[in-house]
Amino acid sequence: MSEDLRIAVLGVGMMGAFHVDALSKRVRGARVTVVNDFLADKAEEVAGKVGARVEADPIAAINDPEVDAVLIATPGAAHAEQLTACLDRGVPVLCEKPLTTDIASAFAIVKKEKALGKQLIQVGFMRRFDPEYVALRNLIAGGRLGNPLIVHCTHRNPAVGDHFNSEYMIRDSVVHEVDSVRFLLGQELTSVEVIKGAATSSAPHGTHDPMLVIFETESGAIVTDEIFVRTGVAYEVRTEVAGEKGSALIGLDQNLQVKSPDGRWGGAITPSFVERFGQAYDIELQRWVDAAKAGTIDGASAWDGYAAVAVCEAGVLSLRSGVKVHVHLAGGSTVAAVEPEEPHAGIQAPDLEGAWP
Ligand code: ISE
Repeated sequence: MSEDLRIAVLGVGMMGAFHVDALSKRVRGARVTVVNDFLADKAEEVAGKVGARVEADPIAAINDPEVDAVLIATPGAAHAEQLTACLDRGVPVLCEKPLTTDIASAFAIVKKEKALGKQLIQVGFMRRFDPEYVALRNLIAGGRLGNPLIVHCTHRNPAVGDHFNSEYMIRDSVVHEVDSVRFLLGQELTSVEVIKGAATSSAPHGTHDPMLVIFETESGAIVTDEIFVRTGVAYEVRTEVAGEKGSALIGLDQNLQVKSPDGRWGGAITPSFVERFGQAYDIELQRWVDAAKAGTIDGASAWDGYAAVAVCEAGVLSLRSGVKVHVHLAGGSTVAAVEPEEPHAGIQAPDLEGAWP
């Protein structure tokens, strides 16, 4: 491997282009050598800025001799095939969430990586690198809050496109709370229930925005998640954990506070996730690059990605059925099944023997 980690970036829409910029300007020891996107013009534009080559075929980009590692920022439906190609070639890969778009394919990826005996896949759950999330996790792990009993999450976006229907909100937005609660508490989520309320008038017909998603964890802790993606105001992501010895809150947007002679005080709102989590993305990329060079990962694993897919699919099932859906994690094996409380077509996934963690 050359001194710089030579990276192929697949998908250069908003996130992929953001990562290319970070890799070329802010991350040490890495270089984007190949860019791929299904929009040829977009690929040319982004590649041109960093002196990379365009490769029209994503699988050829993964197998390119000038590529040591791959960053996948394509739509989720493309991930299974692209991750499989990365594992076949044995290259490290940072894959934006979701790992894949269904439980069976996510599980197949975990099994394939496990068979290699080497962790090559890191999933791009950037909140794990946000200093506030890390501080909260350390507080909980250090026992400062005592037994964590209840977690309240708020996840608000100012605006989204019409394709963002209720199921998409669970798979694309709530997935962050699924991973961050697993990260914060070090526990699996065992059930999901989606409560649909009155929708904002800016939501397309049939889309439940906002929703309240309620999870239970292995220890019986309750997690609430307000997901509201068309507030028309700001990007707001807050988490409060209450335990037996106190509570802690992150995400208050405490930036510069100004007091003016007109009797007002306050700061500026955060417009989007790029501003809120920009630092976390950069830390994530640096740590991934360093870990990839050392032959390992440093962040959410394929297993974490798989667990998130399973919990979100249980959430989608709850949304459709209107009942609480249980997520079964069979001792160290897998989210083997998601089952609604009332008879409903459950999703079965095969057992996995001896998987990490
Ligand atoms: C988006 O994909 C993200 O990752 C953001 O963090 C989240 O707030 C947004 O709802 C998602 O669509």
